[in-house]
Amino acid sequence: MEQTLNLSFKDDMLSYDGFRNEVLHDYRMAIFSREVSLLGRREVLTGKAKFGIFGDGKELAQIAMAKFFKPGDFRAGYYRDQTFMFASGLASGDQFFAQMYADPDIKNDPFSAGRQMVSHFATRNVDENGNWLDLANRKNITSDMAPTASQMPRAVGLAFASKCFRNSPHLRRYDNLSHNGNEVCFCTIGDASTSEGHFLEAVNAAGVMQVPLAIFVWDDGYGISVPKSQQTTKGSISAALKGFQKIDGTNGIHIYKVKAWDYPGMCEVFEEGIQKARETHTPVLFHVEEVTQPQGHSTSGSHERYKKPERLQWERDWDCIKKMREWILEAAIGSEEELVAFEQEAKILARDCKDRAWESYLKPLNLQQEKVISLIKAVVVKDSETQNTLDKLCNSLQQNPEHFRRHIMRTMALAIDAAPNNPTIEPVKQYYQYLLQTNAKLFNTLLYNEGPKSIFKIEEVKPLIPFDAPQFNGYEILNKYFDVLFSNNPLVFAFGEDVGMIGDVNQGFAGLQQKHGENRIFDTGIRELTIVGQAIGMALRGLRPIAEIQYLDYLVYGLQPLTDDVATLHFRTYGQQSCPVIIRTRGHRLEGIWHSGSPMGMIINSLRGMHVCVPRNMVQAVGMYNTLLKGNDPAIVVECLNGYRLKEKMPANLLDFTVPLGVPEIIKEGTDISIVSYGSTLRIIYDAVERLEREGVSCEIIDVQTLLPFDIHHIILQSLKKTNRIIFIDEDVPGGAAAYMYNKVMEEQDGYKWIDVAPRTLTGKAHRPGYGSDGDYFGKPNAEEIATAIRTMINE
Ligand SMILES: Cc1ncc(C[n+]2csc(CCOP(=O)(O)OP(=O)(O)O)c2C)c(N)n1
Repeated sequence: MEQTLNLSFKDDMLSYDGFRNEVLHDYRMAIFSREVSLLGRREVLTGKAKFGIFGDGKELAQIAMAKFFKPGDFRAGYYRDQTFMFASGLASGDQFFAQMYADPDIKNDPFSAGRQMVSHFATRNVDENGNWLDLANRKNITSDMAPTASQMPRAVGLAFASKCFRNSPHLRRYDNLSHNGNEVCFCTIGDASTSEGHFLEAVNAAGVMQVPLAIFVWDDGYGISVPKSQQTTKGSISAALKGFQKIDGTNGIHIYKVKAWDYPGMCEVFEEGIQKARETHTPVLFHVEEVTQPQGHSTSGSHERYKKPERLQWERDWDCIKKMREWILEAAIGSEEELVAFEQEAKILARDCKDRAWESYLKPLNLQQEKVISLIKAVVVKDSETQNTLDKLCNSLQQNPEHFRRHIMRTMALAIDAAPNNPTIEPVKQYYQYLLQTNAKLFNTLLYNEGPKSIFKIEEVKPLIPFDAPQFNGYEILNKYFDVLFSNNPLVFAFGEDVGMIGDVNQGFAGLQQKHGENRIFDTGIRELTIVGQAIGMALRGLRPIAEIQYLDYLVYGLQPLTDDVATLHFRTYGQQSCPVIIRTRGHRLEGIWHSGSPMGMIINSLRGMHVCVPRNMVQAVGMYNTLLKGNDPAIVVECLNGYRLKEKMPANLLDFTVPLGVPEIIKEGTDISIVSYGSTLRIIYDAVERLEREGVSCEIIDVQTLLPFDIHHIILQSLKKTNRIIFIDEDVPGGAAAYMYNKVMEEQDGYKWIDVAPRTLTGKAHRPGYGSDGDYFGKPNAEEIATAIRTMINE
């Protein structure tokens, strides 16, 4: 029993002994998990861990749920599910405590390498090289998040992927990813979090699409302190959802109610519901009522502040473990002596897990600490004041009351400050540098793929554009591309509002649903949040979704899962999960407050962890799609609304050419000023530049092509060295993406060393543009403004 309960039972459930063994095993699991919760809280109160949130009160429900969680299934849950994880054999007590201590060693906290709070679980979906694992034969946990209900959009996608696999004969050969779509997504959520729009949108989407989603609502009556009467219509999520209930001849969801203390009842109902979901792809919701929370919400406060004494007494009386114990004794499944022995055993087991985890956490710290102390002690100083400072630093580190690496780093830094020029401090300086690098690997890596699936490892293939290549409208280039893409890559799917039947509002997919099938190119409801969630779930399961957000302005509706889930995923799982979604959208330069958007600053600031592509035309867009599809990183591609009807030459190698990300292109050479921009604005810039050139001003125009990554080879700096003048232009608000580009070139590339006149940004106004061509002209940078700004710079 090195890590957690590891009992072999289940050998014979049909016999009485088999049944008895299973019940007693489950009781032992429940009390072990409870002990972990109790000890966990103490670890916070004694200062060894910073925060704790536990699954006490939900033990039986989760043990029952785990019985039906099969290899191939997925869980999208939240921070209450430790017992489910223990019962599924996917987490141990040691690992649980390691995460509590924020142990950055992936071997100790295999869920997040200390990057996530306790109870935020995950299992790998890709190997070290980014290849998809045999997910169909493993139990899969998608990485948990703290924002309430944030698991819902992804849960829809995970379940939807089963539908893709079941309905797509061309995917049969991917038997490492699915067995005929038999996989169910187990989704857990607290009752109060069902108040979030995410929950309701997800239930509706699942009910419409008929996907194998099993939602378990842990109803303990509160969202921290706010009771469900203020959270949920009728104070009951199952009552509120009545209209979603599936009846003969309709779509919808099956709804069950169970009690959290009724172990046999839950086993029976969960089995029936999960089987339906698995076989018929009908979503199910289990409203698990009368859940208790013995230790309150988290270690941040005590529930005595908001629960009345009668409620607290009720929670003690109806504690699920107490009820199971009574039932075992009443039904003579086990004796009092047996149960007492189990209870003692659970205490010891949990304590051992905690102790081992703490020891493992401390091990590298102790070694570093000893080394630092010996290095500082070896410093030879002549004055007693410095000696005194160094001695004090050693003493303080000896105690390291915080048990953090930062104390070790700070001690060394202060020692170096005390004797900066002393030659004997050199080893301290060296070790400081060494630990800086070591810690950077632990704490600052893997925002993106760093292995073979990194987009930086993808070879550039230039487009082959024959001299006499025919010209097409931009949308026709995309349309031809998507056609060959869907003929060649069986894993690609495309969907969104109006993407299926009419082939998107700009005809990129026109005629392609008819050719490649409704399973691959399809319409969705107007629900950007779960469109993104659909893509996330599919991508986590090895598919390559291209999810469309109809206009860039509506990305805000789908931004939460992109910023919280997708963008953080690779980092928060220490590279163990990849989610290569492609969000396709179109924007910039239309008209009106909600059709003209170019909120690129918002996007680049919220989507670090994704790539942000801003192609100036559709050939460039195709090259970017090709690059992205070869890697494993997620991305957003913002196509230019005014580019669909521009004439472009069709490359002969549509499916093969790639546009490297992070590499700007100089689209017009010049010697007097560097003009840095992207997307639609480039066409306005051309207009201004034509006039300036007639006046004898030689302009160099640089298309950055991608905002994330940004100019990795410092091509813009090379231009600036030549022109010594630079202006950054875009349609975002002042201080948005143009300011970001400015900062990158001035600070990161040391561009300030090469300027003759003050560098500038020229952006849209702070307000969104009013409607109509004049709203656009006066709200966004126009050619006249650009020409004037450049003339001023030239004359300075
Ligand atoms: C979007 C968001 N809002 C607020 C919070 C703060 N918060 C954390 S848990 C919680 C209550 C959740 O209650 P419930 O869904 O019933 O789950 P429980 O914790 O009771 O299991 C709140 C408000 C959060 N994490 N995320």
